[in-house]
Amino acid sequence: MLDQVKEHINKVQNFEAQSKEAIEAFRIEYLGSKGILKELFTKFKEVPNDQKKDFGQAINELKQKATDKVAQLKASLEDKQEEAGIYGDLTRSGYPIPVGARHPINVVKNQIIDVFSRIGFNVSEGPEIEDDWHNFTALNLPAHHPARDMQDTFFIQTDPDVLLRTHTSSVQVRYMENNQPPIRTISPGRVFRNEAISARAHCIFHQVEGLYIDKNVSFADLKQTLLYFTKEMFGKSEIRLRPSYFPFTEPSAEVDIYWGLETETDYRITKGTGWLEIMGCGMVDPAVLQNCGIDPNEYSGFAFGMGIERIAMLLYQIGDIRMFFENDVRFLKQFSNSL
Ligand code: 2NL
Repeated sequence: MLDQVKEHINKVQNFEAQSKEAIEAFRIEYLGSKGILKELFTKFKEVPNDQKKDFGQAINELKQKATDKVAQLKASLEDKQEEAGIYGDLTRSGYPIPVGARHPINVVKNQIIDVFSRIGFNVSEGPEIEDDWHNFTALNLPAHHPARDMQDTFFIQTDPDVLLRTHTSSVQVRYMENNQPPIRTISPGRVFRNEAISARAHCIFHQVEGLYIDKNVSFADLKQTLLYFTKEMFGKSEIRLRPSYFPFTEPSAEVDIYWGLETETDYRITKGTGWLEIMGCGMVDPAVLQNCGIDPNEYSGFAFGMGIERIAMLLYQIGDIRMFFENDVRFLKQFSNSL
């Protein structure tokens, strides 16, 4: 009799089943109310006393093993069905992919592009590694100009000079070389200057430059275009142009917007004047047009340039330019609602 039980234990241990029905049949066979175990427990009474201990242990073991087997087979069948469910249904929706945020520099760059594209400007781009001609010479920056100094410009090679562009005017020089007026283009991009890094200055920053060339373009056109831009971008409707100097424009001016003096921050950023400098501009120097293959007797134009970081710092009240380059997610996450 004991041998019979041991045989059952062996059978139970080796039992395998792939279907719910087979598992249920096995359960009924061993653990059912008319099953093998019920029968064995009944027989227990007839077992001679000296064998009761061994027999009792054996049928208890059999009961435990059968119960475990049923549970184990059921669980593994469920796992398999779940897997089939996951891989079998190709119409299921995907796992959510966390969406990142646009970098604030790109948010502001896109806004600027948007404003100018509404009045017919296209977007032009060019290389970050430039030659002397496109970055300096064509733009009327003479050989002794301080911008050409090692202290201001990153040279990759000298004689002939290869350098990291210090402004995106180089893109516009290339654009003029390859296109005749009318030209309306803006050139956003990364520029490089060998500056000591601080809260206000960085050796890498971003610019948007604009160029408009056609017949009879006047300083009044420049002023009205910039007024349109400041209204759209900042919602401010008062600007002033202060005389300034750039080698590539004549006359040249700095553009201030009236920011106001409503808050303490306004006082701080405008140094108590209410006025804020946001860009530089001017009428393209005839010599620059000539250098780029455009007849200055037939055409005139204006150009302007602004730093994207500076604009973003004003719009988002960012106090330190280095934040843009650290890529700290706590900083970047704050722009996840921006366009
Ligand atoms: C500034 C001032 C400026 C220009 C950029 C330009 C480009 C060509 C010809 C003439 Cl191809 N001018 N660009 C003109 C005036 C000012 O930028 O403060 N930028 C951050």
